[in-house]
Amino acid sequence: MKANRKATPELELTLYRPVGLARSVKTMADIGEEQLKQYREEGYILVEQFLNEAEVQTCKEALTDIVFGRAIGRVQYGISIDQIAPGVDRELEVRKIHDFAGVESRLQQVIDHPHIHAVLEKIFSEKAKLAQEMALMKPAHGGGEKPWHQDMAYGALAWSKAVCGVWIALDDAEVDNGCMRIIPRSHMEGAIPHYAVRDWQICDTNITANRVLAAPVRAGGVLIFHGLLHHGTPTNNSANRRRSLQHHYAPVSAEKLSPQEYKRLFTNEMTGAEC
Ligand SMILES: O=C(O)CCC(=O)C(=O)O
Repeated sequence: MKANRKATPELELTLYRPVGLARSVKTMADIGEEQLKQYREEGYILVEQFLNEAEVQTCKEALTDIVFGRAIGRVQYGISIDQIAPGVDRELEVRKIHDFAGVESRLQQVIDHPHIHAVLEKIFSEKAKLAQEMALMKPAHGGGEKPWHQDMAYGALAWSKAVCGVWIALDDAEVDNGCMRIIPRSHMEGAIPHYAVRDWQICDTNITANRVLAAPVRAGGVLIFHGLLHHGTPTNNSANRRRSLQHHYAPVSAEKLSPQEYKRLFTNEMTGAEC
């Protein structure tokens, strides 16, 4: 599915240069009716402080332990593991860590965090179940782009009711080290076709650059966002790595979409529209 092409720096500038910053609240306790309305209308809630420093540190240690085989989880590298030069910290070559739910208790605590579940229950009007869990590592000096997409266009997240993404920064996530970019209100436009270009993504020409906001947060901050919100992250060309946890939840009554329904919603099979 992956075409394995890189965007040029010029294209990345066009796609990810924000015209403003996402609105935020300080803590989870500040999420009230206004923020829930913002979620419904704009597709996101950004919270500056969710995990404290010690909790962030614990998550980072858990991820390091998975990379070095001291804890359970699956690791995906940005390059083939035998290409990692001797003496290089192999964690710095990791792109993604996944499948740690139910087996890594330190990360499970974050997945089960009562403050997250309280917000999810308000968003869904019912309890939430975990749909997918991963950590996205975005190394310094070239940690790859994640092109614009809707999370529900990915099989594990294609459910009959909208899923919600919970993206937790484990390092300060800034505009220049690959913090999240979002297009507020884009979830209102519904499901759109995705194409295998540099990844499974929205066609670059469908991104309206003048609607792009950046969502920078310090380590411990969290972005809670709708599964149809258009979002993506640019290459990290800075000297600072940017790790994050990305957990997705579905309403407990949601069911997986049938393959036919998935195709109708997220591919061009029915319309033939080209990218
Ligand atoms: O953390 C990132 O760089 C991208 C995360 C994201 O968009 C996703 O996994 O859906």
